[in-house]
Amino acid sequence: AGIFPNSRKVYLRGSRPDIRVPFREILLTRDGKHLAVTPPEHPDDPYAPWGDGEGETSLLVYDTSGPYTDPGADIDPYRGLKPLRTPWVLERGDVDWVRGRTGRTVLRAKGDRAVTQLAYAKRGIVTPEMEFAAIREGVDPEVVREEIARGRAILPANVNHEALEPMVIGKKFHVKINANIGTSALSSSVEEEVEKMVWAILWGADTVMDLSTGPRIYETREWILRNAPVPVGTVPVYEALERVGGRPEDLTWEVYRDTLIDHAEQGVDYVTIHAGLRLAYVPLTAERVTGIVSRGGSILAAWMLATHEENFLYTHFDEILEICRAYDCAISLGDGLRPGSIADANDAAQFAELRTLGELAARAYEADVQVMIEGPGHIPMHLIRENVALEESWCREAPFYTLGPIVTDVAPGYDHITSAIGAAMIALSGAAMLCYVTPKEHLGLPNRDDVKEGVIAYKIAAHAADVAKGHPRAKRRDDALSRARFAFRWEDQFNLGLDPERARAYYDASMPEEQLARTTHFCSMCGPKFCSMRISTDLLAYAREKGLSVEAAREAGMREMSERFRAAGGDVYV
Ligand code: IRN
Ligand code: FE2
Repeated sequence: AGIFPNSRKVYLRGSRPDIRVPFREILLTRDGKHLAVTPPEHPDDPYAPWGDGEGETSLLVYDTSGPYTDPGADIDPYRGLKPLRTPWVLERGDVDWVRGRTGRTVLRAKGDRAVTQLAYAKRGIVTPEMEFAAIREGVDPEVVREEIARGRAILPANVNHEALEPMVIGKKFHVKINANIGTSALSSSVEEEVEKMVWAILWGADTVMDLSTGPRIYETREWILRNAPVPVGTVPVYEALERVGGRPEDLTWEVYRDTLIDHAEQGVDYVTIHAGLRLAYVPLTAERVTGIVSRGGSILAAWMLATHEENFLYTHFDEILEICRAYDCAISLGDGLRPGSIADANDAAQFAELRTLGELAARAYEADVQVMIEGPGHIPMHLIRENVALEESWCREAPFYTLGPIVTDVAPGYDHITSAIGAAMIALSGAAMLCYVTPKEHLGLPNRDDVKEGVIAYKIAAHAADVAKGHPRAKRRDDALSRARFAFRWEDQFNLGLDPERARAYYDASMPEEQLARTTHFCSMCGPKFCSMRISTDLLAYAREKGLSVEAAREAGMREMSERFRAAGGDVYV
């Protein structure tokens, strides 16, 4: 894909040859030329602390795009990606190939063994998956193990997801973003959804959730899973509802259980389960401005109202745990009562559910099932911090995975922005993963362009939080870009950015034809005479030339400038 010019794929090797960890290397220029570069099989120690990058010829960045960006990649979506990870699963000797519920051959735990990354982490074992994720993060693998062991991070990795490139979600690591894709009864096809998944990870989505409803759900998910190098999440209750003809009152535990098993056997890495929405909390939503806005939450509330029984996901939670631990399918405890407007933010219903999510998270942790907590939604800025504080104290710091939050309701059509503001804030407070919101939120199913807008908006939020939280590798990229900007290395400035194509197009569009060489020391925003970057460059050069300190140069320069200015009749750059 030509969306990242002057970039190439490199792999850092771990402790064994089959741990090859992908990065994107952005090649920089000097005097318009590319300098010597490191060989593609990077020899560097993957854990060596990277410097501040000054004077370097290239920059390595985290890469979510999978084999799609390998040189000469030739991927047949009908065959799927290579099952590179399966040997790691098999060599642990605790899974068997079995005939699954739908007749396919799948991997499942032997007996009642817990084959989860959490179970290994608790036993002090660093798996190849943990090492892989650690190299991506630039931390010691022991840190990844430790964070997983204490339940503060998860590594979603279903034993049946053969082509997974492992990653870790937790507040000590890079803030992650999820992109939702999926068909609905009204639009989209299977092929389109695979394309959307690839598109989302090219731009930087760390996980994707397949939220398909309507026909061909199983098939759509199969294609996505076989072609996804990132963890895939689902919300099984959507499909369970399809299986009972779309009537919530006809849902049963058995239908749900079978659906969950099908997802786990297929290789789904994490499932949203709205088990914290208890019967007693439904009346708490009666006075809300926007009631229940979670899709899954509203399905379960409808079932509870029809049957007057407790949520079957709550009453059968132990069986859910048993299923999930046999495949290492992580649980994302759904926030069925998240506010759908800032008017409903932080209300009794939302926090009653959050308390129950804490109780369920503790049970999952005890059962060796990896768990994270879903969060809001729509929250004004001054109420964001409280959400993280309560989640951390009630849910033992299980990773917080939030949807935005949207901080104001006045901008339909721009909710990628209203929510990226909240996402950045909540990530800085400690949220570990941000579920993107596209410009189509509340209005329609996102298309390709909307997916890109959503992913970029969330990359900005996540990266800004990484910088503010002090992630050393995060700031490096900002500094490299700033140096390129100050030195008028336009190509480097474009290429170091999240969206080189747009940056280049904007620059080119506003530059006079003859300046298109991109060597100018100004852009059309201020023009040649008022460019502050150029003026400061001149100032620094002046100082060097005269052997002055910058302060003194400024003084001297000012005097000289004003003389030149007067002499030139007002034009500094004649
Ligand atoms: C994330 C945090 N809170 C909700 N989400 C995501 O919203 C959830 O993971 C899923 O992708 C999407 C829709 O969930 P509901 O509406 O079924 O709760
Ligand atoms: Fe909303």
